[in-house]
Amino acid sequence: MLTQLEIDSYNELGYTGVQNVLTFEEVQELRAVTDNLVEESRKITVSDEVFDLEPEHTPDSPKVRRIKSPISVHPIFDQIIRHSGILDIVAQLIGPDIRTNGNKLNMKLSEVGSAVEWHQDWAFYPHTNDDILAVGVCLDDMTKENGCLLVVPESHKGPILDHHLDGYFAGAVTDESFDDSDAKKIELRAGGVSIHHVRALHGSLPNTSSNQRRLLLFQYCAGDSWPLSGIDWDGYKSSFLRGQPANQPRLVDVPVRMPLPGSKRTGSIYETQTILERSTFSKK
Ligand SMILES: O=C(O)CCC(=O)C(=O)O
Repeated sequence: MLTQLEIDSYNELGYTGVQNVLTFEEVQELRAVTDNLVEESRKITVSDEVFDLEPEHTPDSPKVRRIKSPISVHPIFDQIIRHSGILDIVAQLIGPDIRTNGNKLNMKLSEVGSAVEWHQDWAFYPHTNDDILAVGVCLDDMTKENGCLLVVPESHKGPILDHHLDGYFAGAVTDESFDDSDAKKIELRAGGVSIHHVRALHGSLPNTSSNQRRLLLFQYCAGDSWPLSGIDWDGYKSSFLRGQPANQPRLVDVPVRMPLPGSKRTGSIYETQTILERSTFSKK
């Protein structure tokens, strides 16, 4: 559980990091299952519905960039998205009724792991209110060297920056005036979790180290936060992890830019962001 100070800090800054949420044994099990999945990826040469591959991937030398929906692929991931240690923390930040609107495992392999360009998750999935956050479960120690998550403090209270290029959604900040000089690192040991608000500006640099950085990301929404597009009752109902669905979305005055017209490149955030003409990172 978070202390009141930690809750206040999250509300003020829009992010936090918590050590030792998962046990060593839980992390070991997640790693073993992930290793087996990477072995499976030897059977494919192009990204599919399960794997997003790094450009360097070959069957002899598998290089997975992301497992797209791990909870659909192995029950251990479904257990961890419902982990009471995680959900108890999430409930402190967005309330007792919790549903999920996505999950992914970003691999960030040693030497080749791709950057995730600066973006706000809210630009991808605006809702009726912004009691939404992402929890990143560290399968490895997450450090500056292996491409830890970076967040701009207090950006969750600001505007939604432009994420469009040539009129189409580009999945990354394209606002020329964006400056990342205030960004802060979230560094954690394996078993720790990062938490960032859905409107917080965040991204991560490529992994140039010899240590991989696998981050299992779970998106959690308050039960009364409804997406502004693409929802049906069965999908909404089945997304609940705690509490009961209710047909009364809570409407809050929040800034919104719809991710429309849609991206010219789909598949994953990495694919979408390949449309960019230059990196969104200032030299660090
Ligand atoms: O893996 C990371 O460092 C960032 C993940 C992220 O923001 C995303 O996949 O949307």
